[in-house]
Amino acid sequence: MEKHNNLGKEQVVKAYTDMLFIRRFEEKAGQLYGMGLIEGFCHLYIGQEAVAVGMQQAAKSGDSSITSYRDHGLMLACGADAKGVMAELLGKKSGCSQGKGGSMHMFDVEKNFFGGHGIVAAQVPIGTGIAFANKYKRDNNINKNDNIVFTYLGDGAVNQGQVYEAFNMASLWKLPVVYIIENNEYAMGTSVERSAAVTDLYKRGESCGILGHKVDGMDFFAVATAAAEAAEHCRSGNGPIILEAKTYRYRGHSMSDPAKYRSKKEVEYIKENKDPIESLKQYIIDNKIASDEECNKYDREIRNTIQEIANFAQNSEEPALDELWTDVYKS
Ligand SMILES: Cc1ncc(C[n+]2csc(CCOP(=O)(O)OP(=O)(O)O)c2C)c(N)n1
Ligand SMILES: [Mg+2]
Repeated sequence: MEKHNNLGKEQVVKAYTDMLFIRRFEEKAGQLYGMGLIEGFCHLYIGQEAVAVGMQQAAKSGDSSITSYRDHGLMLACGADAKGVMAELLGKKSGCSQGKGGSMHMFDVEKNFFGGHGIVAAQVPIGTGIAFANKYKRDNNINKNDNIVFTYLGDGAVNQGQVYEAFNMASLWKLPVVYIIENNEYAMGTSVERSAAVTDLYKRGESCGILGHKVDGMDFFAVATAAAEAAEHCRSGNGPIILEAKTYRYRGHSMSDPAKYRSKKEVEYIKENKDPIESLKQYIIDNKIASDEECNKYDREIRNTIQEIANFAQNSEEPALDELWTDVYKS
């Protein structure tokens, strides 16, 4: 069988449609936000799709994922029910967090997706802790596993102190965790150049002896290859590893963003020359995996499905008032 960076044709088409699905889902979320149907914060993943979908190629059953508030894309890539994600955005009872988490606090126990975290970098020690649990269970014969944790953080988050406490413990105890630094060049309105003394973020684990690699996060195949190598490193008991995925967010940081910190020209340049979905589509056409027409058909089908998902979310009930008192910590 013909292989494309170790992936078969079906897997390549699946990656393409998964990325396109995330893009269309996020565009719809942006629209619904504009209509006032989504309230509060909402951070879109548009532009970064190749990172989550590429990394997921290396995931196997029992692996976990955890990320920041920019979580819809990864959650969909992890196979969460898209209706539950959209309904959560609209604050509905059928949402994956019963309408009480919203955009930043998605969760899916079945898919081992541990959120959705609004505090910048808070997910890093938690992801490290999940890796500790995996290793503890393995070492104590509670559950023989070689599971790993995909812990995502941003280029801004990587400047937080708790990241280095986690890095130190992860390396000391050889925990099976892949840290994926999604370097989308900005933390809100602050560029990496303005906030990082050393802009090669993959080197940030060096003082703890953690290996790091840089990968083109706009190139699905590059991410999938790096993900496979990183996963193998962790599953074989070598401890943590860092991948810095160079990527770009097309939309504002959240839905309110003055957009004064970068030029339209910069954004347009990336969209036209580096778009992860367009370049994978071109690869698919050039290698006769599918035709242009077939790719357009996938897009139409995805748009229809997304519309159905949006209808479902809009028509879902809101949580009852007494839900205010459930699942709330009480001493
Ligand atoms: C501890 C903490 N400090 C500040 C904030 C405000 N804040 C929210 S997002 C953000 C930028 C983070 O940027 P980055 O890590 O690059 O992630 P991205 O938004 O680009 O995905 C900041 C400063 C916060 N939520 N938590
Ligand atoms: Mg960033």
